[in-house]
Amino acid sequence: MPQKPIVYDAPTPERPAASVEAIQGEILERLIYSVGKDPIVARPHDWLAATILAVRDRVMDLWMESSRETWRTSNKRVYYLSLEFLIGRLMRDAMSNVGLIEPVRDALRNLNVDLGDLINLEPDAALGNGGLGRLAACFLESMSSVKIPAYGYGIRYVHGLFRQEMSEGWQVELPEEWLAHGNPWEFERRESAYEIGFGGHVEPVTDPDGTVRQEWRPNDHLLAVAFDTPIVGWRGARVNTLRLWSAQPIDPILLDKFNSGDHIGALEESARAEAITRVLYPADSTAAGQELRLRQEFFFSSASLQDIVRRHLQQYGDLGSLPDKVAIQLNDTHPAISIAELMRILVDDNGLKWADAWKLTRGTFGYTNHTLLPEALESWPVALLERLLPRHMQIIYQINADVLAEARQRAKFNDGQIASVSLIDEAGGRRVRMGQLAFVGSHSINGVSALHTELMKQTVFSDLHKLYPDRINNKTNGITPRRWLMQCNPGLTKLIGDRIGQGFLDDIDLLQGLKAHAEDPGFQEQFAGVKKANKQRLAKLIKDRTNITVSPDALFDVQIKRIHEYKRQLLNVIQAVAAYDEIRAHPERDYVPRVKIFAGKAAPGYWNAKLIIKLINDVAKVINHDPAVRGLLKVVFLPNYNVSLAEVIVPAADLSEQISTAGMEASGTGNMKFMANGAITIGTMDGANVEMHKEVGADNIVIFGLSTAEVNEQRAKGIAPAAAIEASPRLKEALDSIASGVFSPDDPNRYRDLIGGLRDHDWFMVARDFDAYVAAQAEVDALWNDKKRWNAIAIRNTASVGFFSSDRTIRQYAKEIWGVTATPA
Ligand code: T68
Repeated sequence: MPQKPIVYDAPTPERPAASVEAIQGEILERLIYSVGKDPIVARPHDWLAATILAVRDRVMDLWMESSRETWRTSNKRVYYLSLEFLIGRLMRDAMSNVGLIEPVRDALRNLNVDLGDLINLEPDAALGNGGLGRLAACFLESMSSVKIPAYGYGIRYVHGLFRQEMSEGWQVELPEEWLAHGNPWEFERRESAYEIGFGGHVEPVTDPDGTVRQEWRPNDHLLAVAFDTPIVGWRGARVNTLRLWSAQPIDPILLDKFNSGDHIGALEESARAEAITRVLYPADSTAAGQELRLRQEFFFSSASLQDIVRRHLQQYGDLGSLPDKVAIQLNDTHPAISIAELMRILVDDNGLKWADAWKLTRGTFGYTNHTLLPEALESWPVALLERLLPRHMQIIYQINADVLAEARQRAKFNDGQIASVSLIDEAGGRRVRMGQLAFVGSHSINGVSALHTELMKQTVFSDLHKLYPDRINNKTNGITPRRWLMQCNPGLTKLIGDRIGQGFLDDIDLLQGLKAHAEDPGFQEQFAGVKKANKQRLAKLIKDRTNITVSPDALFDVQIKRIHEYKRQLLNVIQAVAAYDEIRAHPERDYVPRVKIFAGKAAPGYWNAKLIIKLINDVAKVINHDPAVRGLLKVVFLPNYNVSLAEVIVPAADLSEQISTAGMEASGTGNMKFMANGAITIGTMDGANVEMHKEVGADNIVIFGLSTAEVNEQRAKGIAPAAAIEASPRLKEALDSIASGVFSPDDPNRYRDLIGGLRDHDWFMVARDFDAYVAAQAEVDALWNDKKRWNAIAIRNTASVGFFSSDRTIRQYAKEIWGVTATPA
């Protein structure tokens, strides 16, 4: 049956969304003709696939038009290279951005299918670990929304981040299978396949004109095949492409081997190739350091660069205009080998002179740094690079020679400074430092919050900053308000619209208008009513998943993020123990009923992080079952934290825990999501908290703890935590009870070493910040008891979130780094 053409009807006030009848017909058509199912026997997954396909159809015209426009106008394109895109579910996002939620809901209802059920059936695309991957996803949506021609380039992992289950309170990792039912969003582009080489040797070749070129002769080849997903912006402003690479063998089967009876050996090449894109490394904030990881990095960098260069040559026919028409942003150092790969393509494959190629390369790349943690700074053994990528190693040496010569001659660097800017770390086995490579090969190096950017200048890149003082700049992170306010909190979105009008949907800064209503008792009541409904929904989810009953009237105190010592979930759980001790010792006092909610995954090899999860669960078991607590305190650990779970938890939070050791959280983005949804932040002066404090005002955020300078001083002077512990009887009591096995009677020594670390060095300042944290929590209790004040502060938080929209962040990248014009939304 010929398909009828579907005319796109972008839902603006002038062009309302398509009719329910039309959508209904399209879903049925997809179910029958694409999924191949009779409606009478279709299962939920079939309806999901049919609905996604119908929604996808409705963005196709716009997708093609977006691409045509970029060709027509010769606009500059942005390429965002990231090993992670934590995009979560796509269907609600896409429907909401083109105004299809209600028509699709009605259409499905007519077909006896519930849209909510389908939304919950869609698997999360968990192609990332945490903040870095989610930032890439928010940026993709914002780039479409503010009309920037952009591509995201990454890896199509077969298994995204592991599924977390609890076994007696311990984290267990299980494989994640987001592709189990197929992926209706993606288009496989077999024609966009590139050969990727590894290993082999480098050979000098003499051209007919006598010039000598280096040519890389890899001895191992595989294919990178593109899978494209449309990313639609708000009100269909633009549709960009997320292009994910999948590794495939050049020869799917070695027939010689097969025919000689070696049936397994015949498939070996296939298995080896596919291994590259099979799993996402689950290490967050640490360098993975394994050969397969380097293969992943080069695989996707090379495929992306080949694709970018091909497209550029096709349109412009000349590589000299690369920096005018192409901006490549490196999301951390994971794609930094791209710099050497572009140099190889320019010099070896296209015959450019080294100096010209270097200028083009530097003009094209920008690099975003996401961490100062030494263990997260990537470096690769020279020997490994020489074996896997011999030509790239030569190129890195040449770049290094040029940089060091410049440092000595122009900047008069001494030996210490030379060692610090060198791309080669000579101490303890020679290694290539990817941060240094990314820095010298980029015209812009940015941090992700004001504080983080300053610390970058003072610490990891201090000497490179001296050598190139105009390269480091700040781009404070943001979140997309579409997913993190409008879609996850429709109740609040409606309430805001009713009060200040719908304009904030298109201009988030208009939320400021809510400030005038912060003290209005009627509005406060409605605002609190929305929060209550969200808390009821979360309470039900908690009951379903953990069998713990919590009261939606209690204060929901939430810390959800990766488990890491610097993020200090330990500080939070020790405070829970101290609160528990106090309730038992002083039953006569008044207490604010609290539910402490935790969620987050630990890297599988990070023992202390896994132990902290177990501790939270052990503490929860004791506190939740002690009748003396009378329900005044509950502790909940929700398993398998992911984007979809965050979308339920964030709108229901009263208190947002952002309590990292000052100087260690580059930015944080969870803090911004809570702020948008009217939670009050308790936090340290770290990362973007500093800017939140400025935006919302000191009276509307609860700040505590040592500053970055004070943390550094404690560490530098070797000030021991003992004094802080001695001075705080409640800390001492809590630590003693945990260390002595009160919460782990089955294994009394389980937490001895963990607590021992706090008594010994306390690198993360848990003991030294403890009393300040307890005092800050008391401040929170006092605010909670003054409901008018609490509600006013919560409203002011939502009102002040505009600065933290990723649209603002992206506009700054566009203007200050990429040199592309973002059309105002
Ligand atoms: C996070 N980094 C920062 N890293 O910790 C966070 N690392 O402060 C910031 O808000 C966020 O980036 C966005 O800028 C990460 O999430 C990783 O996930 C990671 C993954 C692999 C290797 C190293």
